Amino acid sequence: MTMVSRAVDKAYRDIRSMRVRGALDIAIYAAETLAGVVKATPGPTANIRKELARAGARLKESRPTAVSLPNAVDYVLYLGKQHKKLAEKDFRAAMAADIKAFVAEQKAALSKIAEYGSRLIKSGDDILTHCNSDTALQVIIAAHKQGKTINVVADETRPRNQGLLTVKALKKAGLKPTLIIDSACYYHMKALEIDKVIVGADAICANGDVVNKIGTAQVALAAKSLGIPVIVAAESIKFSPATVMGGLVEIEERDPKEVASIRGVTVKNPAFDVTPNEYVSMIVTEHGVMPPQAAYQLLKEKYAWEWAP
Ligand code: RUB
Repeated sequence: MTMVSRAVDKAYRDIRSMRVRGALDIAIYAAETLAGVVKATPGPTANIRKELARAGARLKESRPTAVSLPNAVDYVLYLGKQHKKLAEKDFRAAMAADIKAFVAEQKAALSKIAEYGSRLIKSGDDILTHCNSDTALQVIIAAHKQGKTINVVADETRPRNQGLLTVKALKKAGLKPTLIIDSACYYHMKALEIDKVIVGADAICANGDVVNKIGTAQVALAAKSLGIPVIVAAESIKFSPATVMGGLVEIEERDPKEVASIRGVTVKNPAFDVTPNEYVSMIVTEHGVMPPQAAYQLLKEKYAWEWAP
């Protein structure tokens, strides 16, 4: 194994094992791994691009659902195509600068979403969140930093219990979160008079359906029945261009052992579900707050490069 393929293999395993997780972090990690490939692969330019394509394909296989991953990889490969006429040294420099700019753009998008999303939160709000979305958390933390009093309820999010990461992050930010079991969502929505549900996303489809951690659809359904708005916080890197062409987002099926091992019992462990757009009140992106039905428009504007010949 070469040094490059070892590094790519490590990134693949880090994402697959969920050591690196959350849709935005996966995208940034993949882009930075590809920057490493550009730096360490011997020239000429055509050889670096070949290695990039190989590494990109491998990284895309690590987890199937978060669309931010193939979007980030495809964007870096597109950059490679844009710079293909450059000689080795200039190619490396241009790619390094462009990938760095891409990563900075993703971080800036997160800050913008935190700013816009925080304006939707009022002092005194009771908020419920599901799983561990850094983007949703940044919205809540930004509102907290503005001096708003917010109570946050996080569910456990079985089987991997990402809800524990959420309450720890909120506690670290100075909030006093409440942890509940997944099946207590509806109960607490009523008992605590939850005002808003805020979640992240792994993929947003062209029709505004939202793919996120398993259980999100149930939470949204319960919220809808109680008239509670569901706010999705997601960078445009999580919008799925493939769905414009009729493609479907693959739902990751994880090891049943994460749930239970009982001889003679079939255990199912889908990791994500699809929340239909009618259960989503709004999506907060770095381009502003929009109804889910506007997803198609954003995709057309943002991903034109992908469809370019
Ligand atoms: C994480 C998950 C998060 C989204 C958004 O699933 O569903 O809600 O990825 O996260 P997993 P972020 O734990 O299986 O990766 O807002 O941090 O990008």
